Amino acid sequence: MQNDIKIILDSIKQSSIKIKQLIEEGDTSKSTNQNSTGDTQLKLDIASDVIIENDFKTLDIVKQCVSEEQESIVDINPNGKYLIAYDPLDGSSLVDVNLSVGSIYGIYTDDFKGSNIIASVYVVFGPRVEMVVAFDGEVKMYRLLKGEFQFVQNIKLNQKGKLNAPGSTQQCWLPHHKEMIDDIFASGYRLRYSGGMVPDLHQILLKGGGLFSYPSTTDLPKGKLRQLFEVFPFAFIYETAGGGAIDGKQRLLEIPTTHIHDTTPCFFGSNDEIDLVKEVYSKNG
Ligand code: FBP
Repeated sequence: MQNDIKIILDSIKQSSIKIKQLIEEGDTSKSTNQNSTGDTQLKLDIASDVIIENDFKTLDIVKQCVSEEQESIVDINPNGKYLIAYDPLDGSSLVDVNLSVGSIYGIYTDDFKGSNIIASVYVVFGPRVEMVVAFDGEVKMYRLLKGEFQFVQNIKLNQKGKLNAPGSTQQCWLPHHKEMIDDIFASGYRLRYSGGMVPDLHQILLKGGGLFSYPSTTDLPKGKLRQLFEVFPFAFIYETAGGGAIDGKQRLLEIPTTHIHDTTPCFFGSNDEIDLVKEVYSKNG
């Protein structure tokens, strides 16, 4: 399997170098299309998706793909072993204001569900391009230097951190969630939230810990972030890095997926912060 993951990683590296160029030179305007969750697609979203899908299509070991930007599962090779769900350019609307964005990949076997994820990858396009890979019990970070991704470090979360990244529309927070976030700030945590899931979660991982939350809200009871290609890949990374990832009560990687574009409330963080979320949410139904 090690070799198979390397083959997939090589494809992701190749796609990422092309996407980097697209971000720097491409058309950031809106297309006339919407994706399956109703988001208006940017031309960057569609172009990034085409790059990734075409690169995966050259791999015999890939059976199917799911993309945020496509309604249905894409069949690649009936004899393939791996199923890959990806968000080609998460937070793409931030490119227009020159903030960091990223690609997210979940690699599954047998079926698209959290308990079948065996590896995950994200690539953050910021002042530097960095790729983080969770596989076989380790989280490794690579940096694009002179056209090559070079290993930089392993990533481990501390027991407790200092950063708090509270997502979603605050006026739609449920009372117990608002009280919990206020208490976290009152205990001295620093606000670190850009609206880009990839850089926001990357920062918490690299700065040793904290909490990222995108909860159930009155306007989005099932949350906003998509299970297969946003939530589960980061859940796998945070757990592999020694932290936790829950929906408020249970492990995210245990929740059922009924549709490939399902969303879920999600919390990612160091263990002390995840324990706090469990305590608050267990008391509030
Ligand atoms: P995409 O819709 O671009 O896939 O990304 C969703 C996202 O931008 C995440 O990157 C981010 O964490 C979240 O939405 C921010 O949502 P909000 O602005 O409601 O906090």
